[in-house]
Amino acid sequence: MEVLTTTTSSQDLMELEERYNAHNYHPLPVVLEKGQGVYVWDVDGKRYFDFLSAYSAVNQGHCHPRIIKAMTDQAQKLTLTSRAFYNNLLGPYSEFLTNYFGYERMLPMNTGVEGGETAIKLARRWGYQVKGIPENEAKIIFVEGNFWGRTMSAISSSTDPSSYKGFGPFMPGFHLVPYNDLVALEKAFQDPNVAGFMFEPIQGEAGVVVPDDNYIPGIRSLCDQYNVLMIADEVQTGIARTGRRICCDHYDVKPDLLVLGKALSGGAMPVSAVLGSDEVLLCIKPGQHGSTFGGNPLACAVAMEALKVVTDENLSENSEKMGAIFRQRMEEIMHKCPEMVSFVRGKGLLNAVGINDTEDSTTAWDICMELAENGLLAKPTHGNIIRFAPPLVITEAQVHTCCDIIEGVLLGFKK
Ligand code: IF1
Repeated sequence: MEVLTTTTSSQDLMELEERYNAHNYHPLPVVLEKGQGVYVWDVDGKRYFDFLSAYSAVNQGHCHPRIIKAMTDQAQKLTLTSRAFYNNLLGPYSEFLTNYFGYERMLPMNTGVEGGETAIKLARRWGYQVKGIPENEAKIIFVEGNFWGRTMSAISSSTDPSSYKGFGPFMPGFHLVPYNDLVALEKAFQDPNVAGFMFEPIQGEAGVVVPDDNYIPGIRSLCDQYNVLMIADEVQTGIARTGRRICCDHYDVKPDLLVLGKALSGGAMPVSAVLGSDEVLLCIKPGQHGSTFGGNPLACAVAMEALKVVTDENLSENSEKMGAIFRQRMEEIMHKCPEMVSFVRGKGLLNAVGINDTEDSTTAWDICMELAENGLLAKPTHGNIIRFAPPLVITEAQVHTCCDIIEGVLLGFKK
């Protein structure tokens, strides 16, 4: 058996991954080995501003000392018991989390997509037990352009061929309506077998698509009118990312089911949860749902500290303030070179810049490569849209430094 020598060169490390790992990603050619706050460093010691934040999982900044301390302290005591037994942290965490977001009850899982799956199972179960939908007839409505993960259910609701093509057959009982369209949504709700409607308050992967101001409140009133569960997927938009505790708070709207993940742990480990009412959450009885790691004491300790950091460091307020400055600077760039920038959009520190080129052009990718050369990491979402989402701990001076980098690359870019 060949003994692998330790290698540090980025080229060797990329080749190792290429040789032994599935090819299910196309990463930027940057090999990272350290992260702290808004910064990450590659194996050659080059420092970057991280403007992806692991897709909004490290809102609190990389390796936040308080979160890492909570993790290492708990890791010395007890990491996992399984739910066959109680542990001393799940009760306190359940109380903390439900009070933090204003719900009666929660169900702990691990990844964001498990949170989505759990919400759909709860909605179907509620549909049969409470709404009175005939067995196996429950329908869930999704929106075009949605992204909530990679499981068979998640891709069964997808409109993106790169997510679903070649993985059929698909989950039945899922139906699609256009995003940001209340007329189409009300039409779909005419079917009495609709149990739930799952949506992102801002569509992340679709390119940071922000709906009209009346959309979220409109969903709430239609769900009330037609007795349909409003399921907000805030895995990416939640936990201060858009300048509020959750994105729905911008509209003073409370979803029936709230799906959280990613920054729930500050990026330290997979932690997700579904929050809701007793009426919905208690539709699942013992032995009818679960997971080996769901609600493990390590996750409980990490998540409580991760949320306390959000509050103690006023990350929602900072996200709102820094996001406004960022969009202002991007709009100035757009006015200077409309031939390069087609739009700027977002809320808080979840923003995107549209690159004025065809969707299949490599321009956005090439710009991200040049941004990396200049010490800023970002990645295109769909083709020609670049998402900019730094950790929420970013300072005003750092925002301006990063906008200077972005401006220099965009103004100097030759297509
Ligand atoms: C990948 C995208 C982002 C999510 C929302 C649920 C989940 C996600 C709104 C599932 C996960 C991740 C998945 C990751 C890249 C990233 C992503 F580009 F894929 F679409 F953020 F936009 N709801 N998003 O964004 O959470 O199970 O991954 O913990 O699959 O490449 P997960």
